[in-house]
Amino acid sequence: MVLLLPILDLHAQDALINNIYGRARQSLNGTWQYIIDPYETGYYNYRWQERDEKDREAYWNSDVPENKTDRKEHGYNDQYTLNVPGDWNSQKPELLYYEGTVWYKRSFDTPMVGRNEKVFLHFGAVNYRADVYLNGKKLGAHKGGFTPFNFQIPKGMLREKENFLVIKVDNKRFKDEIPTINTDWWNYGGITRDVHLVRVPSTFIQDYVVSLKHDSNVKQHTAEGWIVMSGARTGEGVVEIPELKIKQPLKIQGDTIRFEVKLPGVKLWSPTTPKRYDVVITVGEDVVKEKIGFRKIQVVGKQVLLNDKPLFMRGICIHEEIPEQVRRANGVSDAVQLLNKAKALHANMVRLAHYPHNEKMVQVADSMGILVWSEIPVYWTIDFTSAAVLDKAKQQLQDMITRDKNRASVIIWSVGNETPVTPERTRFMSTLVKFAKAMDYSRLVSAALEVHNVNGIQMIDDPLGEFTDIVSVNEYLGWYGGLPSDCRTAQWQVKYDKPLFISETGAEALAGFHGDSLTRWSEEYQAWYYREQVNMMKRMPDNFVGLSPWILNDFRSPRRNNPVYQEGWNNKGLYDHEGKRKQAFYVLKDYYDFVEKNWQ
Ligand code: GCB
Repeated sequence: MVLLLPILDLHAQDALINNIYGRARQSLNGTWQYIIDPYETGYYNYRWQERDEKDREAYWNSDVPENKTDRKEHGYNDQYTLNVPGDWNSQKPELLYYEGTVWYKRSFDTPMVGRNEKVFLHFGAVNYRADVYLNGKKLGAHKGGFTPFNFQIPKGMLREKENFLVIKVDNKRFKDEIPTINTDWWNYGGITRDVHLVRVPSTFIQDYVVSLKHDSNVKQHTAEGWIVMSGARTGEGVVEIPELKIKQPLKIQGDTIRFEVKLPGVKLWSPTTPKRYDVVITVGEDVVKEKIGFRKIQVVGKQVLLNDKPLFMRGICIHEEIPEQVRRANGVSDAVQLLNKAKALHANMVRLAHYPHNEKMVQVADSMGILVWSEIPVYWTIDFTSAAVLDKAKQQLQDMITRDKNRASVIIWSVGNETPVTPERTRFMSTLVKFAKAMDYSRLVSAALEVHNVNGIQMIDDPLGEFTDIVSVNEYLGWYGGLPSDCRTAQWQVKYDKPLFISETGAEALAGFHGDSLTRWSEEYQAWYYREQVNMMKRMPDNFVGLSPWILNDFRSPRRNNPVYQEGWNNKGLYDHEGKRKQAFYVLKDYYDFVEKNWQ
């Protein structure tokens, strides 16, 4: 037997194309065939070397025997199919706990085989590693389970008929990845978001931003923006906002165009009036169009100002999961369902925990007028000593910001959650804060920190607070320590003269389980917890700018192994597995009604 050497390096993704849904595209969603491959036989030969590209046993190559003597030990078959987008865990009972490799395959025809155009294969997200093969050739590989990526398809590789597309998806957890090995959520594997072929002209608008200028004011609102072209050197373009009768010519020199546009009579975006405008950008042959809202968010002293007015965030945390069907959420109807549940609570803000949710979630938040905190999964015990891990975190942060920077609803980028206070971690995290601010100065940057008890005082003095725009903290007084009644005497102290946000607080209750309020896991205990917390919130220091309790819905977590009250669920939801409201829901809703009426 000849031992074959690997011939391919890991080709990282090409620069992201912004606004996929506003481009010429063909969906590759739908039914894909799959092979479960825990030993990675399709990838490695029996000496554990990566198979040669042409290796007939490689699972990216044809599974059809050439003649009757031909031996094929793999095959794609209609008996074994998965829906894309979707996690595999919820689709097949044998994949519920699976962590490893699954090969996805589909064939497709396409009219997109252009001569002058460029064609990209775009993924909304694949958890965690994707190796992508088209017609037997490797397009590249990508790591990171919650961010988009795309590969340009080289000329001549795409056919009009019978393209053979194979993705090796691997959701194994590793210490030096992001997130790392331990999290408090389900590690849903698969092609969890949309897959598209995207066609663009040979010179095209790669990326762009249009947002309200920082010093814009009511007398004369002005937007500013930039466009990054792929391929252009000189030429003409135009930015249009038809509703405001704006048509501003652009001169192109080099590949980056900066511009300013006056916005006379513009209505600003806010939760009460989520006004958005069609913005059309044309450069040469390429045109992109999308709805964009204009708003300003800033910290002034101890307050957060939205369009120059103090903001109180009536928030709620959300995982990207539909508990009623025990699956990852994706797409418009899931987003509408989740965000309507938040609205029913009279929330005006959501913390999308603990990773970037799918693009539709943020688009729907934009249209419904819900403010968004968006986070990367730098969660708990990341390897903060590693430069390579820092690069991975930066990549995810960059891809999150690139995708969603035109969404007015997003007001906070978060660089992580509950990371341990060490010098290495503070260096790592503060680098991320600076990186986010350098990419996007028009939003706030934060991270969910922890609180500790110093002589009976709830102290927030994490050195990372020095770097973030608002100090955010997770606290579970009365759940992970003490009783809810401890909230009555709790005193809060923040080392930094900055707005304070409670990014988590919560308690578990098994829906339908009742007892007195001292009985753990009962709805009464959770409701009591919320009553005490709410009373404490009412006497928080004057830099208190809001909260996002943990969490909207009960969610799956392998860490939660109480056989009676959890059974693999984290039951801190205000809505239960079936979408029913628990008692605590009403306590928080009453508080939000109170705040809405009494906040100036
Ligand atoms: C936290 C984490 C969150 C957990 C939650 C809990 O502090 O940020 O991911 O799920 O607590 O329920 O313990």
